[in-house]
Amino acid sequence: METFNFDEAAAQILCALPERAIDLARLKALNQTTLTPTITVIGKYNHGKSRLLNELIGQDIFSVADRRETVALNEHRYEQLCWLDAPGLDADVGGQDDHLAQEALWCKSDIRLFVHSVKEGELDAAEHPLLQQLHYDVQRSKRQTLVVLTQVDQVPDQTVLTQVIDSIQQQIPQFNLLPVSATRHRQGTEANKQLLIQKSGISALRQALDDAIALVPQARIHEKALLFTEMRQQLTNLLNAEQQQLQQLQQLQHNQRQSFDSDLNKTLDKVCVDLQPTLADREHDDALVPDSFENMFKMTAGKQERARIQVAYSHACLDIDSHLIRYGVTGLPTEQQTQVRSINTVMIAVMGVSVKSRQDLRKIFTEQNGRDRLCREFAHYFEVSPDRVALVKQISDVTAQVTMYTQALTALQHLEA
Ligand SMILES: Nc1nc2c(ncn2[C@@H]2O[C@H](COP(=O)(O)OP(=O)(O)OP(=O)(O)O)[C@@H](O)[C@H]2O)c(=O)[nH]1
Ligand SMILES: [Mg+2]
Repeated sequence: METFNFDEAAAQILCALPERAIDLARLKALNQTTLTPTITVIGKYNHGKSRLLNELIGQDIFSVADRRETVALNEHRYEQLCWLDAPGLDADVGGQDDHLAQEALWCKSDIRLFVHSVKEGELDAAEHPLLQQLHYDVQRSKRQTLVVLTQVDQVPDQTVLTQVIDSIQQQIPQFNLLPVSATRHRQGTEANKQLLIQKSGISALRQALDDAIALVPQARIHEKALLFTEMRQQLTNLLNAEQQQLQQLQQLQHNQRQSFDSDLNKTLDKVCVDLQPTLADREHDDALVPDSFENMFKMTAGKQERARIQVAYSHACLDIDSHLIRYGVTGLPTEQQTQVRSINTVMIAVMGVSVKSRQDLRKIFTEQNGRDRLCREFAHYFEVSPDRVALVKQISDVTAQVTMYTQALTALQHLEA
């Protein structure tokens, strides 16, 4: 049986969808068999996060201090729940603390307790957008966020407190606010004063939390399905687009070659027609008669005939060369080039420099073997010309993309199974 490794599959998906790193980490968390709902407390430092968790758990588990205290991600498992105390969000943005807070927030938590101290007044420019993001995430992944306003005992004037809470509510009308005081709760439990406990807001928070916890299993099923569906859709779209592009490029490659071959054939047909008068059968080829010493400086029939052949040959070469230029075949590939630039042409490489007789012309242009050789060799130089080479490279790049998306889809299927 094939052994399946989550990380390997995730790495393949990540190659294709680099922006999904967090989602894949979240899927890994969701894939773990222990289904303990995880509650993460987040917010700015010194807003009373750790103390709130202690109060909710009923034990002094997390360390509390009047300064920046929590710097690592602290985890505590208690009564079938996992509590995460994240470092304060504000300091060290982009650094290790922030990374831990982000990981806790996006990869580990089922429920977020967003803590803001009323002592600080309204939400600031960092808290507000994060809450918008969390609200969006509630709708998308069904992971819930409870907004807890801490340290209400620190604003003794009830009118001021109401004003602060009202203006925060206006900033985030989508959320229910849960005002609490950890100190009142502690005093109430220690002195067994029910009124204080009730006024502390912790019981109301606990109730809201229990309601949210009850929804976690369902939310996880939804979230898992959502992540798979989104990634599958995204990969399928990308794959389709690349496949379409590949098909178009291959079609282009095929069409270009067909049109090169067909135009070359037309050119060679025309060359044959043009050569007809020169090649017309005469029993004797004057060109084959060598010049004697005596008529070295005279115009002989042989010389005339050779000149005629050379001119006809040059015309033929010009016709072919203009066909080649039209198709971007302008020079020899680098590895075939010599020092002598004037002979670095495809025409010279294929045709040589001169012809001597009508028989030569016939062999080159009108006999089947000659014609086949021309077609073969010119097509070869067409295939190694810069545009054609670039096209092959483009096709291989797109093919690699297709392979990558296909592998990522297979990996995703493995994860889903
Ligand atoms: N009066 C009052 N003080 C509180 C309350 N909650 C927390 N505090 C105090 O506020 C200070 C900061 O509390 P922590 O719980 O350590 O704050 P934190 O948000 O965890 O801080 P970091 O871990 O540094 O991010 C401590 O001195 C707490 O005792 C509260 O409800 N009322
Ligand atoms: Mg803390």
